[in-house]
Amino acid sequence: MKPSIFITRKLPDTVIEPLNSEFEVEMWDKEDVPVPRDMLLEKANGASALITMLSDKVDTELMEQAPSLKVVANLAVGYDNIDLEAANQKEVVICNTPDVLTDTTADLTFALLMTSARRIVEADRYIKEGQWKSWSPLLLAGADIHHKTIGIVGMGSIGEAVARRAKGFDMNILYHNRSRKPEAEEKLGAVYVKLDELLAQSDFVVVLAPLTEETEGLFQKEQFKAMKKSAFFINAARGAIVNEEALIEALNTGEIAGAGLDVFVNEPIDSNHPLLSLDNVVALPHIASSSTETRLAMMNLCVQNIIAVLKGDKPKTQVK
Ligand code: 8YV
Repeated sequence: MKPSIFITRKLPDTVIEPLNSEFEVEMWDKEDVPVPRDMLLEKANGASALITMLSDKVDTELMEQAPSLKVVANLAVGYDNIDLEAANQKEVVICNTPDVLTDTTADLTFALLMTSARRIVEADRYIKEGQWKSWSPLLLAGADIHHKTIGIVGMGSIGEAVARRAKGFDMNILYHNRSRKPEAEEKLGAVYVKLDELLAQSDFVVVLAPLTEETEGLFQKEQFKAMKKSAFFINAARGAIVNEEALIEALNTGEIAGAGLDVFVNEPIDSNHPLLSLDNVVALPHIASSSTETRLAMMNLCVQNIIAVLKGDKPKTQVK
């Protein structure tokens, strides 16, 4: 019997083609609806490998019901949906998709920064709604980006890629991270500072840290208060790094100027959520890595990782 693989979203046939000859592949047949939990548990039981999304919890319950599971390939660089300890105990290899998404995610993060600062969404709405009747000196005047200070919280490879873009805009670059990044300091002139200092000095606070015990709820009332009133808060990491109530208050009271958000505590966010009614918020549906090229590269990497593990080889990108 061929080892079986369960994929929790519909992926293109061309992506799964390399699996077909040696494995039994089953796929949840919907692209935009998560696989129900009970179906995931049922399919995991008997599967040798899974390709999962962030919305799939890979926890002890799942692993206990999946005695033949050898590898889980998560279609994301982040793996906060996976219990690594449980995986270690059950000797299940966990793979993610770093590197292939770095530049695409950085592009979108920087676009979010620019969109927020230059009021691009408001301006688009303004012109399409027929409000443009005359030229006026301060029409939709935004904030400058060049020569301003960007503060990057979480200087991993995506943070560094954002810093490279910021350098192209002649920005001053501050960063806060668990460890120092000598290369970013030497090549990009990035300056390591404590979080307090980063918040006080930055015109753009950009969060690109993973969601961990350390970063969960890192941004509270106090952190927004510490920011400049003219500053923008950009989050392309994880919603749960931020207390959304505190963010809403900061945006409503003018504690900060605006926010660009690709991620939310609950995804998909409810369209009636108060964050979405604010004019100084640009909101995106978690699409930072979503270019066709990159999403296909992420899917292909998941497939390669699974083939490697099931053949007894080392996968390209195993989570440490
Ligand atoms: C994923 C992400 O593509 O990689 C991550 O950690 O957040 C995105 O790039 C998305 O979450 C789909 O799982």
